[in-house]
This record gives sequence, structure tokens and C-alpha cells, in this order.
Amino acid sequence: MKNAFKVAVLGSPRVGKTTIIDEAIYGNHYRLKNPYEPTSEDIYCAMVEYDKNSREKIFLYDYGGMETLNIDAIKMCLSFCDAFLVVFSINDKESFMMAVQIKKNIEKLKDKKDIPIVLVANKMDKINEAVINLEEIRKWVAQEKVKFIEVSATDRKSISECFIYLASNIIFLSKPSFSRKSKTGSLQLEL
Ligand SMILES: Nc1nc2c(ncn2[C@@H]2O[C@H](COP(=O)(O)OP(=O)(O)OP(=O)(O)O)[C@@H](O)[C@H]2O)c(=O)[nH]1
Ligand SMILES: [Mg+2]
Repeated sequence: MKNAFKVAVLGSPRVGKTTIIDEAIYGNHYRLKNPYEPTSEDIYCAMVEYDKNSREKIFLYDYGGMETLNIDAIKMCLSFCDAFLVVFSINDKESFMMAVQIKKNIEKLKDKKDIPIVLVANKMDKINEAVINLEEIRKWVAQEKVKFIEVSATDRKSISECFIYLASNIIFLSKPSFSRKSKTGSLQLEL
């Protein structure tokens, strides 16, 4: 088994990619309380413990939001990543269109590589401002056989579902808990 798994986090600007990662790892609401800071590119390292004696590293590649579809970036991620988190925000219709384009292009360009894609609908706490029909999206993803998770970065439990799915699909986790650590923080997630 490989000793480091790599997950690319893609989507439009401002959909909450960095906040989701930050809240999962640090849980300090920093990005929820402070002004928005666009990402250029950051890499987070999480240590996944899947039983007492076994652990795996996951690297999360947090890219700046795509204003327009960036095929080269998708190709570059496909060349080294094991999975994708594709994020959109439920109060931003364009971000959903972008997420669909990203997903389609990953599937088109992935060749025969088996690569999990998690489509993440973020900002569920802003359901009153939703501009997309979630019911239609749920039906669509069921046909597409893509994993779809509805989260709010304000709700750490919902976010953990993304990482639980990734862990169990990339690392084939079968044990009931894992911890993740980064340069400056750590987190225990109960599965
Ligand atoms: N209410 C609410 N605000 C959120 C949520 N997630 C992120 N935000 C806010 O949305 C803004 C953008 O979040 P970021 O995490 O910086 O978005 P991003 O996708 O990383 O943006 P780029 O780095 O530009 O691509 C910030 O002001 C966050 O506080 C959420 O679930 N609910
Ligand atoms: Mg960001």
C-alpha cells in the first residue's frame, strides 16, 4: 500500500474549500469569523490512524478557486492525486455549474484510473439563500453514481463525512476511528 494519499480540492472561488479543510483540521472557526482570504495553493497534511498500529498520510491540495474551467489544472491533479473533493456553494449557481464541469472533465480525462470523486454542496446553513434545486441535484447524482455530500463548514460533523468517505474509499478503512494532524493542529474524528 502507498504511504501517502493525495486529495485535490477543487471548485469555484469562495465556495468554502479552505474553510472546510480548516474546520476539519483546526475547528477554530478562523475563516468563518475573519475576512475572506483567497487561496493561491496550500497543502495540508493529515495523519489518518485506522487502527492502533497503522496510520496513513493524506495530503489535501487546496487550490485557488477556478473562475473559468482550468483543464490543465485538472490534468495536473489527475497525474498525481488519488481522489477529488469538488466543492460548490448552494447560494451560488455558477459554482454548481463549475463543479459539474470539473466532475465531467475528471471523468473524461481520467483514462482507466479509478479515482473517487466527492461532490460537496457547502453552506447548507444558508439554505434560505439557496439558488439551486437540491432535490434535482440529488436525483442527478444518483444517476451519475457520484458521491454527494451536503455540508456546512459551520457544522464540523457534516464535514467529517467527506473525510470518512475518502478514508474508507481510498484507504479502505475498516476501523472505527482516525486522527488527523497538520503542521500546527490535530483532530480526532469519530467515524
Ligand atoms: N455561512 C457560511 N459561510 C461559509 C461556509 N464555508 C465558507 N464560508 C465563508 O465563505 C467565504 C469563502 O470561504 P473560503 O473557504 O475562503 O472559500 P474558498 O473556496 O477556499 O475560496 P478560494 O480560496 O478563493 O477558492 C469565507 O468568508 C468563509 O467564511 C459555510 O459553510 N457557511
Ligand atoms: Mg481557499
